[in-house]
Amino acid sequence: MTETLSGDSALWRAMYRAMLRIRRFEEAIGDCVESGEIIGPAHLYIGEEAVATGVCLALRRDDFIFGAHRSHGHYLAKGGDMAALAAEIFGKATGCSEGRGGSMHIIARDVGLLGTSALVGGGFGPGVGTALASRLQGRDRVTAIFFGDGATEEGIFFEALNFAALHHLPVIFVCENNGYSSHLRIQERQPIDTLYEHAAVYRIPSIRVDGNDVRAVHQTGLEAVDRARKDQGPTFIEAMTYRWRGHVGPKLDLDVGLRTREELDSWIARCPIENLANFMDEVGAWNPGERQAIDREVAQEVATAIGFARQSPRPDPSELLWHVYQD
Ligand SMILES: Cc1ncc(C[n+]2csc(CCOP(=O)(O)OP(=O)(O)O)c2C)c(N)n1
Ligand SMILES: [Mg+2]
Repeated sequence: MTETLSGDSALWRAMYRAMLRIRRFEEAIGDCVESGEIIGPAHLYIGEEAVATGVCLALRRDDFIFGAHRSHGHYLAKGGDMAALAAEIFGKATGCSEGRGGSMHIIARDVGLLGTSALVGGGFGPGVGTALASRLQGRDRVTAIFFGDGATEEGIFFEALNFAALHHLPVIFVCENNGYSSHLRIQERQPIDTLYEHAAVYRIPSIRVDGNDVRAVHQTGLEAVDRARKDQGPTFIEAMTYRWRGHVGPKLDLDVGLRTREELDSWIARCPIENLANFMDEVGAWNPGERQAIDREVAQEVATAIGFARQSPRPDPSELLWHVYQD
């Protein structure tokens, strides 16, 4: 029992740290957008941290993931370098995409993040493609594709489900249902709002999970990875969650006639980080002062990353056409 608890404690601490890294990083990025230091768009993941964290901690380093326009969290949860992400969002040459991609086009090949896309649904094709590649190469690498509820309205979503099911590909579809696609609620866009049901017609096992409960997401992720690793085919996870900030940028968007303070507050009360921390308090999973120490370390890491981004040079204009065509 003690052994299990200490084993789990290490996992919970890792989850806490991973979610806090995303939260504090994005708060800092939001401040830099507010002050005008960052000029490109930044779609913030604050409030949804448990989804990327729960799934990515179930994956191996060499497994693949794909994200979309709101993917700082996936990059960090998979183990991507924070300073290189900050520099990318600042448009600096030291960024993970050499300053050419910005917030929406990030990559961390060393940890299996093969790309994020500003195209809604952009991860489906390459995601299913890497799963097919793993199969053809006889490797046991799994691919997880993260996408929003809005992406289930793209044609390629159904093509990807069909192809993955037909070939029993080692892929996990992770739908982050935050109830909104840009400024439209799901009820205004789809006849059903139980998105996991889309998978049923393809006979893909699917499950809806509380996306603010990192332990529940993680457990679901482990089961999906296990299936994929054993060559038992794809899984569809619908994680119910909510973004605290507006669609893009740091503002709350409470003044655009879309959502209410009450709705936002009801989700803030279910903060994924506080949820986990409260649980850890209850079961006595921290050593004395441990939470504060993690908080300090994360704050320091974020400050260092932002400092690195600020000090880094912009790409040289003479290199503008690099990477456009293959040499
Ligand atoms: C193919 C395509 N259509 C429309 C857009 C404009 N757009 C950008 S983000 C977005 C909303 C996507 O919503 P969702 O997939 O639920 O992700 P969320 O923003 O909620 O995380 C839209 C419609 C786009 N980028 N690409
Ligand atoms: Mg959405």
